Amino acid sequence: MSAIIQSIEAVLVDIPTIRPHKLSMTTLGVQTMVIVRIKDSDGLEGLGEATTIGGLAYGPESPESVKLTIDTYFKPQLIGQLANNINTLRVMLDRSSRGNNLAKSAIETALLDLLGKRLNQPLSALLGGAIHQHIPVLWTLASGDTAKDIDEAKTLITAKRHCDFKLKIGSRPLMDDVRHVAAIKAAVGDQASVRVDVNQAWDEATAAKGMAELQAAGIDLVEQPTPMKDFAALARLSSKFHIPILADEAVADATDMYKLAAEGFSGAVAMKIAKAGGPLRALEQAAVAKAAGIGLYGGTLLEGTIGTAASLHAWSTLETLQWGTEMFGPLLMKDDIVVRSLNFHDNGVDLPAGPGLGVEIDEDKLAEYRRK
Ligand code: MUC
Ligand code: MG
Repeated sequence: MSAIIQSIEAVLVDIPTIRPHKLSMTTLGVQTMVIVRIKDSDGLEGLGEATTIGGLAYGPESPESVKLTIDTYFKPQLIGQLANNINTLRVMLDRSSRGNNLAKSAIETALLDLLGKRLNQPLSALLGGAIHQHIPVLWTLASGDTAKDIDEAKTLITAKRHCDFKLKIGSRPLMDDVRHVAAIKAAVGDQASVRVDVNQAWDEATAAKGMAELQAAGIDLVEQPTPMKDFAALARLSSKFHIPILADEAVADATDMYKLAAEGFSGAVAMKIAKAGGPLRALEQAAVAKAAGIGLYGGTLLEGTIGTAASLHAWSTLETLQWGTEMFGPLLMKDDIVVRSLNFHDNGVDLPAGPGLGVEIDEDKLAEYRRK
């Protein structure tokens, strides 16, 4: 049990998406993952991933800054330390570096994967054990074209790949977005739950009008309608409408969750291991949300298989995910860098089996897509 950390590598991997993915702040055509490989003195390897959306368009860490943080600041501290002291190592990183939760999430994931492999146990077992082996997954319709989105939704419903959809809105005038959303909801009817993600694009007055329109159109959930730092607006909107709000960018970790709940917010929260700084930190946030009566939703930053598997292990330990998950990231990419892809079926995905994450790198694919 006393293996030490011998090497840490952070690799940038660029994979094209299957179609443009249009959000209010950027359109994604290529997804960049930072893949972290930590090797110990017994030759075991742990895998982690840090991924964001659109370089610096979505959040304050870019793939390049995550790699720099790991190479320049984390690696010198971690090399030579006991690999299984995950909590101790985490305290050390938190004391020496502010923020940088994406980079910390990749490291925490890789250390958990390594420990799982050492103990021959799945990562979920290290988190107290999986309650669920099959986890619901929605799909985001974000081609930017109403007819294409309707075709995509119908194909996926028929294939039973997804029965819930999230639409990315906020970049167009409000009533254009409302017409787009209402047309999709009318086309899929009661077969599907339709939600929207505004990614902070509205001010409070626009959000109030938008939520009234979306409520009337039969939309089930409105994600992050207003700017992330305006907790008071989220709380006010959540008490004005029956249609619930999903807090995303506003809430990174347990402290944010506590503050938003204390402000009077009711609704749901999108947990993301990357925002929280790792699977352990994301579950701390889940405990605060649960205590405050806020619904849980497994969120993504459109990670590939490694980050998605890490998230699934965490979400599998939660009794109830009121709003399911959006762990579809690998399906948005044209290719993968792992030997066995995740198994998406029956409107969800199987929790990967095997020690640690249950994921193995395909070295040829990694060589093909790693940034030169
Ligand atoms: C976000 O803000 O929720 C998650 C799914 C998706 O399509 O975009 C992301 C980011
Ligand atoms: Mg969101």
